[in-house]
Amino acid sequence: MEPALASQAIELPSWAFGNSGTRFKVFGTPGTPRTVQEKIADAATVHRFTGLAPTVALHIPWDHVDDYTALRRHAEDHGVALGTINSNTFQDDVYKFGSLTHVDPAVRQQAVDHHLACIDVMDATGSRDLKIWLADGTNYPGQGDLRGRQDRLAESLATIYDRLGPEQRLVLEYKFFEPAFYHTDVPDWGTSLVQVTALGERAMVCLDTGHHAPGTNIEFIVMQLLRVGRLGSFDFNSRFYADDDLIVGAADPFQLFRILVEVIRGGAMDPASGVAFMLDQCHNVELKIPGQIRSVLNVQEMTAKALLVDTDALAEAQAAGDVLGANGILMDAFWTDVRPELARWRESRGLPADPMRAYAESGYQQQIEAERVGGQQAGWGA
Ligand code: PSV
Ligand code: MN
Ligand code: MN
Repeated sequence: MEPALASQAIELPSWAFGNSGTRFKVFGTPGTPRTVQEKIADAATVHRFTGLAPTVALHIPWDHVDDYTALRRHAEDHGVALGTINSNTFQDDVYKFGSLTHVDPAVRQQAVDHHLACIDVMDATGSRDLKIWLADGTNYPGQGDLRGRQDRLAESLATIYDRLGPEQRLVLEYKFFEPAFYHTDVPDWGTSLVQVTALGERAMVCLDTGHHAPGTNIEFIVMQLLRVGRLGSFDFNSRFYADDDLIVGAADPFQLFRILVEVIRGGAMDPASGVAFMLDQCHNVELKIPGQIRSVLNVQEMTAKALLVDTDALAEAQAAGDVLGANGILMDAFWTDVRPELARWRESRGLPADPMRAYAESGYQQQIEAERVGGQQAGWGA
């Protein structure tokens, strides 16, 4: 197998292990973690069975603890590290009309202070990235001054950025709608790019694959952000309709393949590129640990296929204007079944050939179902 696969690392979101649902119902899953420590133990289990998930992202305050240095040690004891810190300015009444964009300076200050507290957390956890997703927006034309909100956002972000340490980064996530339905203050990669470019070199864009209008060519955005050196991270998931947060590669494996082709083309498989590959998913009706195992395996499988593209032959076909030849070269890679070889490769590295099966047979699920009673919600409504 390609050596590039050996260094592949996919960050798991702590909230994937909590109970989650829609606005209609949150179903409880037996064995759900009751504490952030148990979420980390479950994430470490995914890593143990796949070798693919060495870090866990935290969400503050959902994962609040008094001692983050102790939490860091807890993660390390389980064989993983703490990763991206996600801020949260979307659940408090005070943010009803916005957070970093709010017209009232006191509310803006509260939102900025939350981010500064998140950076304190990062100092203790050793995290590199502060990820900001804002629910800020309006529901009706005229409700807010679009330009004023954008100006205030720039000012708030600059204050947060200034507090970052020299090794830390700010990643700004965009999303085209929801919870606001008329306008969103960071709706697209262009807005995110404009905002982060104004901040400095350690500010980047986060691309969540579920945050685009249907039909958007996401791999084009990946290419462009890599081209200008501003792709900070991915939030991987898949969607049929809106921000579904389903298992990555489940809805459209071919799209995931095309994205990974551009990741490779843009040099982002190299860990030195600094691009973080994260999952941002919820498992509403399926078991959470196997859901995460399946997710990282899907990314690995599509990466292995994307690495099979014969790039020399492709460049030749493209230069010759051989439309069908070029398309055929890409599709040959996509249709190649890499699963048997990946299974052998895993075994050669001391990992189970079939991590889904190995987990099912391990007894871990039965053990947590017996031990844990009264598991947590992922955050929403908690
Ligand atoms: C809300 O849309 C969201 O799913 C964003 O994608 C964030 O990354 C995530 O929540 C966690 O805050
Ligand atoms: Mn996201
Ligand atoms: Mn989302």
